[in-house]
Amino acid sequence: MRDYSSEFRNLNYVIRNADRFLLFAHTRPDSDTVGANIALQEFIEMQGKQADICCVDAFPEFAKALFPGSTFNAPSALDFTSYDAYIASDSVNRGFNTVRDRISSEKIVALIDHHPIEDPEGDIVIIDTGFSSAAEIVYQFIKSTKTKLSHRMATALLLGILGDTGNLQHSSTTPETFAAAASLIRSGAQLPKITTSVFSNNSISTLKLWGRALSRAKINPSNGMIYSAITEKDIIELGNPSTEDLYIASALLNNVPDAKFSLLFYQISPDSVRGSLRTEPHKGVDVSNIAQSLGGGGHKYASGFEIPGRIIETAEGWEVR
Ligand SMILES: [Mn+2]
Repeated sequence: MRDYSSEFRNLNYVIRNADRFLLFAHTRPDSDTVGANIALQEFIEMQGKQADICCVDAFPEFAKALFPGSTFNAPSALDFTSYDAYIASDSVNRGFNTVRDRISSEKIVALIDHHPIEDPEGDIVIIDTGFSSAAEIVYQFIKSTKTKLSHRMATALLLGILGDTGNLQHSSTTPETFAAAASLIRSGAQLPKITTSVFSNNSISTLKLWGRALSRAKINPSNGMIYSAITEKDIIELGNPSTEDLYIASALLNNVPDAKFSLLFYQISPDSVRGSLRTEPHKGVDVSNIAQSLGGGGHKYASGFEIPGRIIETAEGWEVR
């Protein structure tokens, strides 16, 4: 992972020198965008400044017990010109970029994300897929300022990390992620309360998606591949599930004891199919080789590809034609 001390210094400078901040959480807010934004908001408020959080959706039900009184502001309810600086955390493409045209180019924009973004436009850009979550980046930022974390900030950041790593189980979890989680618990993060709310964040449609993927799974005993498919019909019926939910479905398939790696196909458009591959270090498979041979990419334990065609159910399982 790159060294972000210069970006962190710049962000801290902006926070110390401006007065009003508008923070951005992404659409259909998850634990990570909630956690990263709540922690940043408190960090800014600690210095006597104002920070509002903007989100297309309301403050999510699952996080209300952890952060009583917290609210999100709808973009239509805000005067964007009244802010000095804007900070978007997590899935910048799904949140901030939808309101980007309302921001004057003279204002400072900071982008914090762990999803890849092509040509990000911002004055301070901290975008790195090596981090497990946006919350982990915000943790590193706050740590760099030597500020003592409040219990609420620690809870918010641990919520984000645990939410995006499936409680430190996904392949995105690094030794640094564990160190961050340990330090957050030491700072008073409320672990049992967090794990309860992370689980209760799964909507019925998410559970149904996982159910469909798991119930259709087939295993190929010759190579240890477990595979399943989510068709266009499923995607419509489940209300266009998030990519994260689809990734988690692939990771869940990979938990089956005999599986060496998992492959989940999903129909992303009428003539295009995405494949999501997952494995774990002890299984001795490099799924990035498979993804690359199909024109995709990724890393050893998590990769993906896109191929033209439609998912068809056959007597043997699933096929893309
Ligand atoms: Mn995230």
